Order: sequence, then structure tokens, then C-alpha cells
Amino acid sequence: MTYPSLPLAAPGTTPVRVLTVAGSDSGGGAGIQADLRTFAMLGLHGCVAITAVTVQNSTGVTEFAEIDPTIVAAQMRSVVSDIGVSAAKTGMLASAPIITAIADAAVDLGIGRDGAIPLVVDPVSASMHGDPLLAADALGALTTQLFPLATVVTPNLDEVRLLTGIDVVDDATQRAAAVALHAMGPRWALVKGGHLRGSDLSPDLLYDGTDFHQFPAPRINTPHDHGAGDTLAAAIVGALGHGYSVPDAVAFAKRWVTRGLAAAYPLGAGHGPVNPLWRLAPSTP
Ligand code: PXL
Repeated sequence: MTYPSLPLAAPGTTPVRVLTVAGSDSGGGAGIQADLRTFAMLGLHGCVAITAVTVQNSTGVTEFAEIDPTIVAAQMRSVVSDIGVSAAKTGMLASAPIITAIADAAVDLGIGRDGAIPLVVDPVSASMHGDPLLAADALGALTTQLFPLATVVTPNLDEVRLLTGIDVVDDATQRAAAVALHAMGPRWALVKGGHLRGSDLSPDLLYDGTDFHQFPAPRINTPHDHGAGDTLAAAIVGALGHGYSVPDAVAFAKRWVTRGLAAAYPLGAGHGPVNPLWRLAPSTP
């Protein structure tokens, strides 16, 4: 596998800046923690707008506190107006009022489809343990307010089922899901194949309304994949921030997260995280 790398800023010079609008994971494996570690490894300066503070460890999420929607939007406005960002992503959004506040701020700040700043929307709905991270009544706000702003949406197969009703079991149903998601307004839909049952591959499929791009990869069989979706989306943001096209950014991020999964580690009594620091391992070529 080729070695994914992005240019680092020279010491003392300002790196490319990116923004994550997401929740905090007290266990340090997913959410803003995964995003910031990925951004740092890609030579980026990461800004954050925190949406929620989860209480969780390797065995699951027990509760979370939502941040006031005006504070979520204010974090976005504060960093974008002063620091400036080249790309942004959303992760855990918790509630419909938070989504509305983010969508309004994004439009004002030029984040999203018709603005200059590409936006990756990772439609996080639940933790890997099945604990809800998005209110059931917030799905409509997500698809009607945020999807039309998205440069790319990156659902996993559980989220695809929730969003489209399509059960992806093979290439044909994955294509149908990509078409259905694209019709909800994003410029590109990425249907991640990591949860495909009975396959030793993890095929991701990207669609822009015209062309399908396939990103095959071996399935890394590990129980320690907490934060894999966040890490993939963060790596897409990183590559977009560095000026990659969407298909190139997805190809880069897919290789990045596959390496992270191969280097994942156990943590606590449950599921450990994907390892965004894999490149620091002494054995890395
Ligand atoms: O991996 C999705 C995710 C995103 N954000 C937060 C999470 C999780 C999964 O648990 O806790 C804060």
C-alpha cells in the first residue's frame, strides 16, 4: 500500500486550517478527539465547534450534554472569521436545533456547496454500541438543511438504511443507495462498505450524479474500530483542505483509515479505537 502523506507547513509558518463541528468522546477514540489527531498527523491546524459532550468509555456512551445551539454557531463564526479554514466537517450533531444553527452559520460563512469552503457531512446517528447520538426527530433537519450544503456525505451502511431505507447487500444496492443519497442534495455521496456482511472487502462507492468511483480495500478484521468513520471523514477534510479533488481526497482517506485500522489497539474492556497515529510507529516504512 502506498504511504499516504500530505505536505507539512515549514516550522514557524501557518499550516492549512480546517474545522470540525462535532462531539467530544471522553474515551478519546472518536469525535473531535479522533478528528484533531488526524488533522495533526496530516499537518493541519484543527479548529473545533463542539456540539455535545459525551460520557463514554470503551464499553459505550452512558449520557451526553448538548451544547447550546447559539454557542455551537458562535464557535464556528469565531474561528472562521479570524483564523480562516480551508475545509470543514460535521460529526455528532445531537439535535435539530443544533443542526439548524450550524446550517445557518455555514451559509453565512461560505461553508458548503455554494461557498468556498468544502463541507464533509458525516451523518453520525449512533455509536458503534448502538447508543443514539442524534435525536430521532433530527433526521429531517439533517437531510433537508445540511445535506444540500454538503460537498460530500459519508454514511455507513446503518446510516444508509436509516436515511434511505435501502439495505445494502451488494454492488447493485450500494449503487441504488448512492443514487438515493445524492438525490438528497449533496454534491457527492460516499456509501461506505465497511459494514458489508459476509465480505472480506470494505468497498466504498462515491457518486456525483454522473459517475461512480469505487474504492476497494481489504477488510481489516478488528474489534477495535471505534472512530473509524470520524477518522475517514477527517482525512477527507484534510485532503480537501490541501486542495485535493473529492475523488482523490476519498482515495487518500481510505488508505489512511485502512492503515489506522491495521494499527488499532485494545483499550478498556470494550472496543479500542482506530489509530490515527499509525504513521509514528517505528516499523512504518
Ligand atoms: O464514531 C461516531 C462518533 C462520533 N462522535 C462521537 C462519538 C461517536 C461514536 O461513539 O462518540 C462524539
